[in-house]
Amino acid sequence: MKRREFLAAALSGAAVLSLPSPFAPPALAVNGTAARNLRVTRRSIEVNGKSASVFGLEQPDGSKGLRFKEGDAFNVTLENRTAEDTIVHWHGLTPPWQSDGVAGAPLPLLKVGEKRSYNFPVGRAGTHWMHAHTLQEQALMAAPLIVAGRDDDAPDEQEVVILLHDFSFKTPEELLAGLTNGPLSSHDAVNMHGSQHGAPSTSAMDMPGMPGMDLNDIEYDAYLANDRTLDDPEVVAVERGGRVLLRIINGATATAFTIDTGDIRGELVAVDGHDVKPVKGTRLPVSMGQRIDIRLELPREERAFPILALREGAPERTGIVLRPTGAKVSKIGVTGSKPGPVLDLALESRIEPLAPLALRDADRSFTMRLTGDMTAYRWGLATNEPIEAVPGQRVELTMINASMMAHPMHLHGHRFQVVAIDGRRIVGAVRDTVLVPPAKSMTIAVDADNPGQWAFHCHHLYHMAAGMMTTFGYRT
Ligand SMILES: [Cu+2]
Repeated sequence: MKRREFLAAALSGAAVLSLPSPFAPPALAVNGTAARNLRVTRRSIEVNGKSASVFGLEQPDGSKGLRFKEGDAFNVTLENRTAEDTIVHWHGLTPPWQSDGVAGAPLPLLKVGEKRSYNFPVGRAGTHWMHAHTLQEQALMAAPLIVAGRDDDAPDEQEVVILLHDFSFKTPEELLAGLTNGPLSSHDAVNMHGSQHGAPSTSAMDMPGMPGMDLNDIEYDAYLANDRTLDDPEVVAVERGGRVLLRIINGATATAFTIDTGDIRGELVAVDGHDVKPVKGTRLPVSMGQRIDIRLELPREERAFPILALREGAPERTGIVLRPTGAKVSKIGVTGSKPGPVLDLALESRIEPLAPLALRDADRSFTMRLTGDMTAYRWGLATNEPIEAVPGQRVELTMINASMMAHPMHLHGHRFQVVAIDGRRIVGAVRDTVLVPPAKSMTIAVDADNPGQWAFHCHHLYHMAAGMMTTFGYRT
């Protein structure tokens, strides 16, 4: 019996629920991968010339997040070294349910000073990440979680990981309160157009083809790439004419970006850690929770290559700079001259996965309406019946966005495939997070292969906090 089959058998059915709590690591020797310590910490960074206290997810040597090789075990002890209870979700991995990081599903928050151990197969190679499944995500409790493939780490290709974030000097609680019950501005339009009360609107009302769509709920103080703004960006030394693999993670809580590779045409080679037939482009969208891998062949020129992330529907931007030896790095403003593109499904409808799910008919089909009331700041997911499957079933789920904002929908513990857009069947991307724009319908197929009561939610932190979350459950 293969390792994976053994683990699946051991964890099928009610066995998951009968594990003792607090959780003891499963007595399954996954393999010999050495145990690693990961600490939730408090740290200081400088943003806009001011010091900010944020969270960190760091190994004892200070490296951020975790990096594995395909075939490794996720053999990790997580320690909460902060003064607050918390919980961390391994976004993109498909662990057994008790190792997922959502409070009460099934384990409670990790208390101050507490340690929790994990040991399961890390799974397929891909660009993943980890983040708090609480409002603490806003305070930068997020880090890369990379699973390198057997062919990665080629000597002729340099890996560059970029973690994007939106940053505010306000606490997440203050930001949420500002959205749900802050003082109302004089005109309804402020609410209808989705800007935070009192902040300038970034509605797409004035953009052609996007009537009444809402883009950004919050005006942030900064947009970060690897904790830094373009005032003082990370400058990565690269080889002139070299090959670079960008692993880009949108860890922002409420901001979608378009990656701008300037005049170098990149090749999109993976989405959410799943390989795709390469798509060439210089502007590639990435919504909250999603990841994109872009392969670049740098020209043999002695100049710097900025890799920018353009805020959706607004001129703010962030990014890093790739710098061959000797190249001069010029200053790039934190605000561009034009708003970043509004994310749509043009790319999504073209993506072809290298490893699609097996072709088969759905055993169960569900319909879910994504609803929103901007004025009350209430968000919801309404299904015709509870989403439930029996292990081994193929489930299809059609999400219909009846609200005025786009929602990046994330299913825990599984990968899924986009199989229809507005009812038109496609062999679309394999992912864990898919953007559902307003008035669009997206159908995903999921194989029910990982029993549990899994979180299924919008990856806009404040939409989730305001109700946009449900469960993908299993019946035994
Ligand atoms: Cu949402």
